[in-house]
Amino acid sequence: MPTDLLSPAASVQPLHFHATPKPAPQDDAGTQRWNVPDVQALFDLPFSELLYRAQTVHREHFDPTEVELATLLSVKTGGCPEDCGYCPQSVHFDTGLTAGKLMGVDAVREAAQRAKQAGATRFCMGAAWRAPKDRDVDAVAELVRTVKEEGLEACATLGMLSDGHAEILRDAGLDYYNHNLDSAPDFYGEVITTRDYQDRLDTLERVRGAGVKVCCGGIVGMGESRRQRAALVAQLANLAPDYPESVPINNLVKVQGTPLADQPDLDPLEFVRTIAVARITMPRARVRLSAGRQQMSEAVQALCFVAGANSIFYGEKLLTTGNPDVEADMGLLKKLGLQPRRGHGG
Ligand code: SAM
Ligand code: DTB
Ligand code: SF4
Repeated sequence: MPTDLLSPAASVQPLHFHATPKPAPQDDAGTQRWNVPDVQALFDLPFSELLYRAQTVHREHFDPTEVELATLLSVKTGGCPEDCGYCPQSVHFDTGLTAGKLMGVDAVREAAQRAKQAGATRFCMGAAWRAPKDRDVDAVAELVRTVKEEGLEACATLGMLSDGHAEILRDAGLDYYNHNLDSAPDFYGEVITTRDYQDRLDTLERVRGAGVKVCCGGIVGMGESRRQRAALVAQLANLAPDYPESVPINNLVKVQGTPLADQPDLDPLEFVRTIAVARITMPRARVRLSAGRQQMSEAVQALCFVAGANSIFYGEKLLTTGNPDVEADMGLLKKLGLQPRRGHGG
């Protein structure tokens, strides 16, 4: 049941124990609409009030002790023609990365087996393409089949899709397609010039149209303002016909050689606030505490779980940069009394 905890209009009022439930405003498509000032008002709440609200919403939809473990694999690394200012894989920046070819089925099967053995339930394959060609999509479809045979949920992030691509991936068993909006529309041009916001929205529409679940989030800590963080969350929460099933919130990983290498750190509590606001505005989504955990203290990660994060990238590597090792993560979950989400018997 929606309560006024979920209502954009009521979002800035102090919460009282006797708060009366009332339905959240909906548009014609049945989706909640969030305007930027209302989302920013959530960011502006006293920290404990914001976390209380986020945790309350979280408990209405999820077991608060459960965290999904998703393992990433870069199946095609580097040499990307795009100029995303955060990304070590762009050909525009010298980050010392060696570009590779698309991985084969055997290597992907081995990585999927290792991930499953270590406790992951979701396996996400990333490729440094601007947009895959038809033959790339066919080859990745084969990799998706391989991952599914190992009993894992399959996710892929391959760049912009053309007509028909999402259907091929769906038919191979793809569960989620990851394509991030990355930032607010009015900050996007500061970071990326080689494709625009609408290109990203078009790909998301193709994914939805094929019936593949949407994984879409962004990066914070790129020099954007709080209002721009609120505008990113509003974009995600307002995606039609519904907000994404899965929302990765990345903290910028600063890579030498990229234009954002010397970006000042975002205040960690502002990162926690971003997670909380994503949880409140997208109550049923898996909110993933994504890139940047290696640089984050355990205490900040713990706050992110309290704020409603219920998924992490698991395994010692993200795509090209580091991630906490498996033992450290298992230790953290145990310390916090959190359990990995269990698979579906596959
Ligand atoms: N090339 C495809 C694309 O851009 O859609 C897929 C791979 S791309 C590496 C996937 C996502 O990784 C990006 O949209 C961005 O959100 C995230 N990412 C890349 N570099 C990052 C960094 N240095 N720090 C945080 N997130 C990053
Ligand atoms: C997402 O939002 N974050 C992941 C995944 N989707 C593909 C990627 C993070 C990449 C961090 C930099 C790197 O390791 O290259
Ligand atoms: Fe290429 Fe994706 Fe990196 Fe942008 S984020 S440079 S599209 S690999």
